[in-house]
Amino acid sequence: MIGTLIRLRVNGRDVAARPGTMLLQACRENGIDIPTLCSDPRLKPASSCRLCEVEVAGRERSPCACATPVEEGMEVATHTPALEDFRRAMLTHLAERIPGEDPARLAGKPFRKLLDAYGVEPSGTRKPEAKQPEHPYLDVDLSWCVACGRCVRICDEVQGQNIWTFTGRGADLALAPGLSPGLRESACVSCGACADTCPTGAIEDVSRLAAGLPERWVRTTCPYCGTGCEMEVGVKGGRITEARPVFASPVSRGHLCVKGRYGWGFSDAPDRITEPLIRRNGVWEPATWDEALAAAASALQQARRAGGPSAVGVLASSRSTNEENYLTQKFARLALGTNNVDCCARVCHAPSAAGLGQTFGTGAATNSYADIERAGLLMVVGANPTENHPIVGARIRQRARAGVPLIVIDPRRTELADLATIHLAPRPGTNLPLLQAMASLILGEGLTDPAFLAARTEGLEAYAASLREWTPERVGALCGIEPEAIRRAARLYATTGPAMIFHGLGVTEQRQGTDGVAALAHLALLTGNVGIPGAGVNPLRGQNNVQGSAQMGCEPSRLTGYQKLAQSREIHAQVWGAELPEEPGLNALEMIDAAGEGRLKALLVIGYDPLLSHPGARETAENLNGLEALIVVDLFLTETAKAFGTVFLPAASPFEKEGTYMNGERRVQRVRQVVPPKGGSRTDMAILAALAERLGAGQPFRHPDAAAVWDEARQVWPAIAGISHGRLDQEGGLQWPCPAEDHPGTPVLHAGGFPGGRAAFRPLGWTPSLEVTNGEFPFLLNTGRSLFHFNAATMTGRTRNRELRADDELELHPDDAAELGLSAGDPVHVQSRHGAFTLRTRPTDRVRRGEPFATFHAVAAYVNLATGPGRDTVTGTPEYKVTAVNLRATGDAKVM
Ligand SMILES: Nc1nc2c(c(=O)[nH]1)N[C@H]1C(S)=C(S)[C@@H](COP(=O)(O)OP(=O)(O)OC[C@H]3O[C@@H](n4cnc5c(=O)[nH]c(N)nc54)[C@H](O)[C@@H]3O)O[C@H]1N2
Ligand SMILES: Nc1nc2c(c(=O)[nH]1)N[C@H]1C(S)=C(S)[C@@H](COP(=O)(O)OP(=O)(O)OC[C@H]3O[C@@H](n4cnc5c(=O)[nH]c(N)nc54)[C@H](O)[C@@H]3O)O[C@H]1N2
Ligand code: SF4
Ligand code: SF4
Ligand SMILES: [Mo]
Repeated sequence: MIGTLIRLRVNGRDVAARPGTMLLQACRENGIDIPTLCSDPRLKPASSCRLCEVEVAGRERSPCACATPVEEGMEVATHTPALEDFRRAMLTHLAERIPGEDPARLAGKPFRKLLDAYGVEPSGTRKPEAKQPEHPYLDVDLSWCVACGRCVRICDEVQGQNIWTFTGRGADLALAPGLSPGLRESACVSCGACADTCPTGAIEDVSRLAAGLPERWVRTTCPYCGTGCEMEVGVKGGRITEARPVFASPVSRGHLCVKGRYGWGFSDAPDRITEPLIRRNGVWEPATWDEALAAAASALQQARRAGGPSAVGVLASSRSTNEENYLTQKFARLALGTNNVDCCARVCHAPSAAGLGQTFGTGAATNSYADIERAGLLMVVGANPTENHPIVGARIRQRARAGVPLIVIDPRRTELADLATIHLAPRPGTNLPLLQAMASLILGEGLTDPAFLAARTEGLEAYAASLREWTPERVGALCGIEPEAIRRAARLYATTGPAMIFHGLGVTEQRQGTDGVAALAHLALLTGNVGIPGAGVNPLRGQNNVQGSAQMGCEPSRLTGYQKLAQSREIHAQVWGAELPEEPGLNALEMIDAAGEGRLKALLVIGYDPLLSHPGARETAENLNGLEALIVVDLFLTETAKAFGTVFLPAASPFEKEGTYMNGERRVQRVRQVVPPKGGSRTDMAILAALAERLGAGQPFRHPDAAAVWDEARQVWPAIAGISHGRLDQEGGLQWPCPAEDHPGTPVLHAGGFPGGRAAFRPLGWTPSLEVTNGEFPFLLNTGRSLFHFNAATMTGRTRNRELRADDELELHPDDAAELGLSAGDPVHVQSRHGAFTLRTRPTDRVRRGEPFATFHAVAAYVNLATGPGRDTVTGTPEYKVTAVNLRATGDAKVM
């Protein structure tokens, strides 16, 4: 809502401003630039540098424009001789502190521009003691510090880490007390926000100091997680030299995490494969594109001749663009004639799509990240956003710090759990009873929203009846939680609206993943927390484009738009001008099972490393070994490629192509080519088109560019019909449903109604995990991620992130560690019923006794050797979060 504009006069000119804006911003928007040093639009005004002082008629003192709200009829002078003299004097004083040597450090910085504008030169000298210890990404030399305080404030107000502080009389910047001497050893998360805001380069990117200012910038979307932060990527001499956050991004709002900000180095890694390879007599040999494509096509044809179209399959990449995923499933269906196509949503959030789909009618996040600031309560279930979706995590942390109630449900005491009003720590695998008990209490105590239930839901009676058995006492014993804590959490969630749920893999990667998600959706329905801002159920989707991959149709029983095969086959056939295969396909895990049984003979794997990331690696290996051909399209020789690849087709990196990604809040955003494909690599789009030509099915894949592919997808999926590349370029990202070019997109789903009319409650039975502890396997192993590495670490492992956290570790309760004779860094052998691995020990009371946690990133650890065959009963998603194991000290030397 924009109220009436406020009119004021600035320098004798009439100016209009929105109510509530500060003078500094109002002037800027009207083309009047007031000098400032301590102001940053991401931060609350501090009025500490005083450079933005202006004269206001009728006021005795000159106020700072950054902290003075506009008023009707105000008369302002911004550049009087007195003000300008004052500014020059202030800048001269500051310039005396800044070294005159090494002018490159100041080049392009806001402070340099101010000095130039006022004709002042730095005249200080460098203080050797001001140079801080080395950090892989941040170079800190406080000789250049002008004590503007922006680093202190951004680390507090945006990232929430509070690393910096002023000492003495406010002029000396230092690490906050209690933090160890170096930035690297402190709690700093290397988000780079302090370097980004620093106006003098006192805190600066190592890469900027090495390469200098970029020659050009390209705006694109981060290639790592489903948060979907936008970034400006700097290029110099044809290479990427840095990445900076985009202020105007609705998702990241001028912030990035360490992966987006500094994790781009993989695309120039020395071991990136940029020419095709064919394996001959067990050895990878270089090949031309002609030879490699011919080999790949003939292998696919041979497999089809031998076993029919169901003998071939495709694993799509949720790291690739929407356009490439649209082409991937079209390729499987038209060029290969099979519905055997799936993506890593299978091992990730397929249960979210299923559970939300069953209940609400649409299987995607109901609300937007912007609702974090609108919610009256936040509930985070089985997700660790400060590490895995750090921009979302930082925003949740800021709300909790501001007093918004936060409930965290996680067996581990995550960073957010430290800030939570209530932290419930269920035994891994017991979400369902816990959520059922909460629902039962809400119904029993009359804390529901009866009007919402009557008008917008069905099936309540049977559901309510099914809940009676779930008393807090019974559930408390099952989950290892005090019954009273369950009561408090249920009451708090139901009575503090609007209440917004975020959930992660702690809910989905379970034998009862889909039902766990449905249980959350039921809680939201009971309390009327659907269809309104600041509420809903919101899966924190994993890879940059996993939402897009599934929505584009990389699913064995769904087509583009996640529409069921049977329902949308006709429209697809019409647009494609060809018939689609009838038989539903196999999912990602079933394809690999089928390979072991000889039913699947050839597999095309695009940007996905199943040998490392699927559960039960030994069995995965045995099964993949049954394939006659395995064609890998990737940037690197993945574990899958190394062990079983027969043809390797080198893919262009996410910075080397055009297209779009879809983030976890249904927002479609542009991906832009920053640099050309490296060496002989080609985009996934070009590779699929060339392969289709070789298979004699080239015509449906001859699109001039990514925009043309997207336009075709718009024809088969009405919810994106209004989103074009052109619109995205002009307006920024748009959230589907967006059915028409003049539609603004949909930040909140189900505001007007559910796709099926009413939302559907259903009784949810209890299917406990098959992973049972006993004397032989007394521990329940939980697995997941850490901040600095991403999944198979194929990309982050090739950046200096590995210096920030080198290895996977086993988090183990100190008492368990002591009992096993393990100290920090000792190798511990982890044995399950399915396999074993060895990691070093990290004793921590963030996990409970009996419930160790391992990160699964590195090949060295191979955590998935031990995970088991349990799968979600609806979607087949693996039960990565629960494995019964035995632990023992190996007695080997420390592996530090
Ligand atoms: N830094 C980083 N970021 C990433 C990734 C990465 O590898 N590194 N990967 C991306 C991908 S693909 C994904 S899918 C997302 C995943 O993001 P998250 O869903 O946050 O991932 P995890 O760390 O696997 O698991 C989340 C939490 O589930 C908890 N949990 C385990 N069992 C249970 C249970 O029974 N009940 C409950 N309530 N909680 C349980 C774990 O303790 C853990 O804290 O992250 C994405 N972002
Ligand atoms: N124990 C355990 N195992 C797990 C999980 C867990 O929590 N615990 N989580 C599971 C989850 S949620 C997921 S999503 C999986 C992730 O498992 P994977 O999908 O295997 O992991 P990524 O590291 O994301 O691998 C993606 C590959 O894509 C390549 N790539 C990147 N961009 C592009 C591109 O544009 N084009 C092409 N062609 N290739 C590209 C990268 O080089 C990399 O090799 O792991 C699963 N495994
Ligand atoms: S990099 Fe981020 S976390 Fe570290 S000190 Fe700077 S702002 Fe704080
Ligand atoms: S939060 Fe995710 S999308 Fe944003 S910068 Fe970090 S990895 Fe990239
Ligand atoms: Mo994922």
